[in-house]
Amino acid sequence: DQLTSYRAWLQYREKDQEKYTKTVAPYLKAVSVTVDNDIIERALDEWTVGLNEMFKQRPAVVRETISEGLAITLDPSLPNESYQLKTTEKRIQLTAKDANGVLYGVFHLLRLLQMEESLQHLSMTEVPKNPVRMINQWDDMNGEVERGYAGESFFYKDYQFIKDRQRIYDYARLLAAAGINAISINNVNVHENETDLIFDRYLMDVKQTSDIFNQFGITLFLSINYAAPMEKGIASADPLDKDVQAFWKARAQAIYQVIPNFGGFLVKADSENRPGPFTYGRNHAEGANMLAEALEPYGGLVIWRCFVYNCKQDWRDRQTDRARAAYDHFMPLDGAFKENVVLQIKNGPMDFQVREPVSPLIGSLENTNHFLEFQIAQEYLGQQKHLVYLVPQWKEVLSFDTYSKGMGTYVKDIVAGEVFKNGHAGIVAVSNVGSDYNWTGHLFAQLNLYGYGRMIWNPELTAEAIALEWVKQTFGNDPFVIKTIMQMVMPSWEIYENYTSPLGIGWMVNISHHYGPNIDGYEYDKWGTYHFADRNGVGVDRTIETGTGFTGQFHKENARVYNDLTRCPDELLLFFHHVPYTHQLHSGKTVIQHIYDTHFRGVEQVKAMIDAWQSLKEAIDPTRYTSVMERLEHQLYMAKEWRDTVNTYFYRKSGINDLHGRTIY
Ligand code: GCW
Repeated sequence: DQLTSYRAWLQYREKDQEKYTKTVAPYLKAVSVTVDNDIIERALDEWTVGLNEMFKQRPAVVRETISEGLAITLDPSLPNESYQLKTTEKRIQLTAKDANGVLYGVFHLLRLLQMEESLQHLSMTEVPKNPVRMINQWDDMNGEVERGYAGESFFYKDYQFIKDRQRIYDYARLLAAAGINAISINNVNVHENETDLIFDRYLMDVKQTSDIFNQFGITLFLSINYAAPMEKGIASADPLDKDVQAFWKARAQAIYQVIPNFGGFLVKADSENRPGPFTYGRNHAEGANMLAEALEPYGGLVIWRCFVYNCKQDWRDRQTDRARAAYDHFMPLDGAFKENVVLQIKNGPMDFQVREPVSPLIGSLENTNHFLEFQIAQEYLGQQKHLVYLVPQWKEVLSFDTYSKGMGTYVKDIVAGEVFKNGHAGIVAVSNVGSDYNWTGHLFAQLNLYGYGRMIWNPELTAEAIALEWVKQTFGNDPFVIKTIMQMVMPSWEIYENYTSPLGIGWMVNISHHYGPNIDGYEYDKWGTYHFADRNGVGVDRTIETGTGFTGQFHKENARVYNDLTRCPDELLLFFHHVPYTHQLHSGKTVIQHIYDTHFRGVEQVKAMIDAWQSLKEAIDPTRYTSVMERLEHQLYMAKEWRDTVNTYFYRKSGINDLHGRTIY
């Protein structure tokens, strides 16, 4: 039923007495805790509800030490938000640094119980790798979600906060269970009404929303409009203008008076037609530092996005390169930002494509705090109609070696703040939820939200281990169900890549809404993002000698590989090089044959996913079974459309036949 989908990874299914309950019985009897705190109260609620539903018993909540049950204590000497779990014969000792640690420790135990694991020999310490683990909502106050594929916003409707906040509460719970500790609640494109989120008109609503998230250890941020002063009668938004500075200082004071633990501002400036410091001939450090000064007295952060590029590149201009833009804009400013400014960098230099290299800003910025930005919303990856598990893609980003401080300088260590000893560090992602009953449209898109949280808590977890947790919590512990779903999930990113845009070139989607194939959509649009396919070849020359020089933004070990046609990895070949269709890949195939083969294969793989799901018909409730099946069938339809559009396009451009004589229109 719909409730099962709504509960996502917190199902708390009733457990079998003989098989499991017996083995954990002593631990369920009581829970003891001495500290009083909202977050710890929520942890206790969760423990009580979870045990009641799984084992039909409520633990006694006591304030004194116990010999049987769950004993919770704090130890301030541990690292922030961390916890330890240790079991003796009849007791689990949960020792946490702070209230967040308690909450995460309790969710950890509940996860083990859901998965029917033994609690008998627990002895572990969990420390989150990333200090900031954030979600960005792209919700607009008219009720729409930019790039939202799961229904309307559940924060706003008709320029008001939705009064019933139950869904926000449930969302906070799900996020906390996945380890998230920060959220921004409005779209980075801040329109007229949203500009008022920092004013009296909405501030009490923001506070009430913040209070909900705070109970789950989550700090609230707002996206702001850089031109806000002008909406309020000041003549400019120039960061060096005294009136503008005074405006922001007054705003910060007003906000912190109402919300003392407010997180700060998220800013998209000078990007895709949004206002920013460039308008006044100021640079981004001047722009960000002005806001940072206003927030500084209260410990607030300015999170400043690096998604700044020329979105009207002329096709005749082969030197301008969107891939270069973030690095070109921000590297010269490294070290010029105040300590409470954090740059937010998308994982790739373009825009959340199915395959991109890692942004070369990561590993280059040495003196500036920064967050890495992922997109959980599947804007370019099938818009939550296609089943695509994103953790394998993200893990590749995190395990990329930047060579910044020599071999072994991985992205995961840099963004966690370890390499350059940053004062603020972590990972952010664009949310994929909406008011659909199952949160994410595609039920399997829940896995991306869950997986994101788990992965940034501990980047050493494998994509497989994370998926396995989710499958068990979502569907139960039937080995056949687990095995079948894992077979669907694990290759799904590669499958999507197979039937869509090949070899790292990206795009090839319909303009503006970004769904479905349109090979020349952006190629001939004024918002140019090019692949430069002609009858001779395809790809973007980003080499140092003959191209845009983008390869030179990487440290030399990577630059050499990407710049060299003979060494560049196949999957990124067309991102870095323009080659003839007959160019031979490392795989031994020509580019054109690779395109044909992967596109035929991708469709077959989607068929296999459908067969797999069909085999679970009896094992899964009809609501979930049907909603996933409908999407899989649509995915197959779209995969065929992609296959035929891409194959036909390149067949007609190149005039080269498929070696296997398959149907190409
Ligand atoms: O990918 C693009 C999206 C825009 C988005 C922008 C951004 C919020 O198509 O919808 O705007 O990125 O990240 O700012």
